Amino acid sequence: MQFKGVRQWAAGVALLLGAVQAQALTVFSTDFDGPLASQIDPGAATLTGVQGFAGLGNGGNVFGGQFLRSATGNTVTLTLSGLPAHTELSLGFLMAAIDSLDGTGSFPQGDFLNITVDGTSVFRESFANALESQMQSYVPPAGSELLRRQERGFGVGFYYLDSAYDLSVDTRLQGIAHTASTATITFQIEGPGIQPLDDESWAMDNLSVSVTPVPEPSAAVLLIGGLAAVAAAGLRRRTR
Ligand SMILES: [Ca+2]
Ligand SMILES: [Ca+2]
Ligand SMILES: [Ca+2]
Repeated sequence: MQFKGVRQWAAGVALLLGAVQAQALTVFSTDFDGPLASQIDPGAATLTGVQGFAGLGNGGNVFGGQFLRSATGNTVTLTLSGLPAHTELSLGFLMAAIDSLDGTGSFPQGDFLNITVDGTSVFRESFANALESQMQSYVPPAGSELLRRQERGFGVGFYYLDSAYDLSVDTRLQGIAHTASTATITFQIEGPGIQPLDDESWAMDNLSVSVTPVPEPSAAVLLIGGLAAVAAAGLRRRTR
C-alpha cells in the first residue's frame, strides 16, 4: 500500500515536471509591420504591403500591414543568440505563395520551400499556383490552407493566382530537437524552377520562434521538496 502511494507520488512529480517543461517560451516574433528586426538578414527580400492577403489567417494570427516578400532563389536568414537552456525549438509563420509558383518537376517547375535549422532541413515541399494540373507536394494539415489558387495581388492574370498557408499549425515545425544557445534558421524557395520576382514569389508574416525551456534547477528542487514534504505528511497520517 505504501509502495503504491510512493509510485503515485513519483508519477505526480514526473507529470508536474513535464508540465513545467512543456511551457513554450517565445524567443522571437515579428509582424513585419515596423522596421525589419536586426536578427533577420532578408537577402533580396523586402517589406511590402500584404495586398489582398490582409485578414487571412486563424484566430488572431492573420496577415496584415506588411510582410517580407522574397523572390524564389533568395535566402532569408533568422539568427538567434542567447537562447535559454532548452530541449526543443518550434517556429511558425503565415506563408503567402504568390503568383505562378510551379510545384514539382523540371523548369519552370521545381519550386520548393526549404526551411533549415542549423543547416538541417526540417521542411521541404513544393508549391504550385499556376495551373491546376501542376503537382504541389505540400499536403496541408488541418487548419494550414487559408486560400488556394485565388487572385490576391502582385502579378494578376491567368497564371498568377495566389495561395496562403498557416505554417504555424504544421507539426514538422514544432518540437524540433535543439539545445544550442544559438539558432540559424533559413527560408528559401529553391529548386530547378526559380524565376524572377514578377513571375513568382512568396512572403512570410507573423514569424514566431519558441523554445521549450529546461526547468530551472531551483524550481524543480523546490517542487520535488514540496511534494516530498506533503507525501511524508500523508504517510505519517496513514501510519498512525
Ligand atoms: Ca504584417
Ligand atoms: Ca497574384
Ligand atoms: Ca517556377
